[in-house]
Amino acid sequence: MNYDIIGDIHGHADELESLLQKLGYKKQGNTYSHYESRKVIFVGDFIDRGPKIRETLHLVKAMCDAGNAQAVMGNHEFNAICFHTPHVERGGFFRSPIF
Ligand SMILES: [Mn+2]
Repeated sequence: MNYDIIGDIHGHADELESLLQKLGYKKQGNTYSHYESRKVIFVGDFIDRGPKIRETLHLVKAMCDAGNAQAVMGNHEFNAICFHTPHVERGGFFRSPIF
C-alpha cells in the first residue's frame, strides 16, 4: 500500500479536490478513490482560514468512511474542541479563543 500525506487544508476544499485529481484520485459518488489503491493520510488542520471548511470535513470524512483515507486531528481541531469543552473545576472552557 502506498500513501499520500496531506496536511493543512484549512478549509480549501476546492484546492484539495484539485490536488487529489492531480495525484490520480477519481471522484466516485461523494468520495475519491485511487485506481492503484493508494490511500491518503490526512495529518490535520482541516478547519480555520479557508472558505469551505464544512465541505473539507465532508470530503475527508467520506474518504475515511470509504476506506480510502485515514485522518488525525491537527492543533486547530484540538483548539476547537477545547474552546467548546467546559472546564468543570475552574468554570469556563479549557481554552478561550484570542481574537
Ligand atoms: Mn496549519
